[in-house]
Parts: sequence; C-alpha cells; structure tokens
Amino acid sequence: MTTGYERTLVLIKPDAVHRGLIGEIISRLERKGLKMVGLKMLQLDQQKAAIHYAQHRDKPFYQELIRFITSAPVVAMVWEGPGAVGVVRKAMGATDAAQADPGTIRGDLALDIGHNLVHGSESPEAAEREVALFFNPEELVEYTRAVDRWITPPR
Ligand code: D4T
Repeated sequence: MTTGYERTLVLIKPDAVHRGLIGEIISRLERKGLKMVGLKMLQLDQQKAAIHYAQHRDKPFYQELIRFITSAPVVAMVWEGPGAVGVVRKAMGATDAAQADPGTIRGDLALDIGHNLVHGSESPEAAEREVALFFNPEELVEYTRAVDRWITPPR
C-alpha cells in the first residue's frame, strides 16, 4: 500500500441490502476516488456480530443492534486511499440519519439512527481490527489503476 494511505472496513447493512442500495453506496465511494481492495457478501452470525460491536455491549440499543445486523446479509468491503478512514466517515454522515448532512449517504438516503445503511471503521486501529475480522489476507488485492494519477497525482 502507498505510504500515507489507509484501509478501512465498510459494511453495507441489512437495510441497504433490502432497499436495493448496494450499488448506490458502492458507486458513491468509487466516484470519490477510493479504491476497493476487498468485497464479499455474508450473513453475520451472533458471534461475529458480538465481536464487531463489542464496544456497545453495555448500551441500551445493543440487543436490537445485534438482531438487526444479523437479520439479513451484509456486504463487507475494504476501501483504500489517502485518509480513507476519515473520508468514508464523512461520506457516510452522522450516525443518526435524520441529522446527517445532505450530500452524505445517510443524509440523502436514510432517516433512522439504527437503520442507517452503512458502517465505516472509526479509526485506523479499529480498521485494522475490523478488516482482519471480515477478511483473510489473501482475500485482499493489490493493484494499480491507470486513473490513479488523475485522482491522487504523485507529488
Ligand atoms: P457504525 O458503527 O454502524 O458505523 O455507526 P457509527 O460509528 O456511526 O455509530 P456508533 O458506533 O455510535 O453506533 C453503532 C451502531 O449502533 C446504532 N445505534 C447507535 C443505535 O441503534 N442507537 C443509538 O442510540 C446509537 C448511538 C447505529 C450504529
């Protein structure tokens, strides 16, 4: 990976899968210039969901969160680019979709705090942990796009 670049885990959540928004969400991240380096569809079991959301286990919304995230398939992806963790968080918008800014995924496409379409790692450390939870190293690819020099010119 290029120096200064980050990788981040993005989940397209069950509500977005049911609503037919997989393509819309991928398209927004692609058009931003980020590079997809891993992709799979899976249905989370209780164990994986509990590990992924361990930081929330004492919160009042935890049971509903686990029920929701295991209720239907998700699309798990790894995206790469300069500052990718923060770039994706900005593109997602605020957790409570009703408060999320227009122009963001949640701001344009959702209304609820729980049904907020996407997850993105909140820090590079979290990203490393989450990528390892969802992907084996050999499932991530390294490649150069011809267009990269028009998105992130070498300086
Ligand atoms: P994720 O983790 O899904 O990317 O969302 P955020 O990073 O934006 O938000 P979070 O970790 O604080 O919350 C995780 C997950 O729980 C749902 N949630 C959150 C909820 O249902 N009720 C709540 O009050 C909160 C704070 C939404 C996202």
